[in-house]
Amino acid sequence: MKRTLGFVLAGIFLASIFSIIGMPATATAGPIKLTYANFPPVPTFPCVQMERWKKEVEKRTNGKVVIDTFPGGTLLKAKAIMDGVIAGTADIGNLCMAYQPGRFLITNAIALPLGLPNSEVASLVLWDLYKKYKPKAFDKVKVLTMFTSAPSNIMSKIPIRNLEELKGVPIRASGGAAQILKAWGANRVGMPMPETPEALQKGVVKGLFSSLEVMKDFKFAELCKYVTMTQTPVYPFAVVMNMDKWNSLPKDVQEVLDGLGTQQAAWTGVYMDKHVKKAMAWSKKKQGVKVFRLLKKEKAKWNKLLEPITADWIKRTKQKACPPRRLFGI
Ligand code: DTR
Repeated sequence: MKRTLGFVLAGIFLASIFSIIGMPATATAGPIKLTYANFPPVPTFPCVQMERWKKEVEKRTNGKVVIDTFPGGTLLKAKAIMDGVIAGTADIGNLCMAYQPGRFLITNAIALPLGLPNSEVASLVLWDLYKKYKPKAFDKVKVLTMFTSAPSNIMSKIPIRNLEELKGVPIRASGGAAQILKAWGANRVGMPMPETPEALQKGVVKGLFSSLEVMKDFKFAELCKYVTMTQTPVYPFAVVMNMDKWNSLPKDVQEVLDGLGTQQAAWTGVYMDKHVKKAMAWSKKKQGVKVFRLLKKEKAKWNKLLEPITADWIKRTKQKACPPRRLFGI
């Protein structure tokens, strides 16, 4: 009897020791802190979507996860985001895939002249494309979401109403958009978006080729008084996470992040499309920006010049044993 009581007491003693030892670990561990690197300045859409994602994650995990955001290239610059996340310099990063066209061959297909109507549709198509083909380029990271800009148009300091007026004009663009500009005969100048304001001010470029919300977010409407509507292509973005960090997260947190992937793509697309409209209303009303729509005959000429681009992408992708036929349903 005495021995049994001894065992019970010893058991209770050990149990309380374990719970005391166990307790401080959970009590002092606090929330899981994650860093999130982004390259453009705060008011731009990649950062707006980042802040929305942060808020959602913190809410849905009841504060179990806290995200520290680093906009404006303060933690990693535009072209260093992917490798910085792989190396663990940041836990999470948002990158524009168009800035490294060769590296993201499959997902950059979304930047071909496909006539995608808006950012909402393009973002969801891009996200599906990723989920379906899981390209090797992302093997070393966990992909949290993808989205695109709205379709691109030419913003310029000089009026551009036809191909002759575009010929040889230095215009800034990256990736698929740069290829399109080249096909139209412009002098495309490649650089990430954050370098564009200075290039415009110094006159290195006479315009840029991007979605139109930047007219307001970067105040480009103060310099570029003309817009030529081309409505193609979109620029693709990816939000990626360090693989070890992802693997270290509790299951319930992983589920919250996974559950946000499609919603975040759609939210960003909708925000982007609405924001473009607001930015253009402001540009026309407050900055006197003039918008050119190409005449039907002229537009047909511009479109014709783009035909080889998709054909060339299919050829290059085939050489790398990728599935271009299934991608385009041909
Ligand atoms: N059009 C792409 C991507 C892009 C569109 N809006 C922004 C704002 C901030 C950074 C990038 C982008 C580009 O021109 O880079």
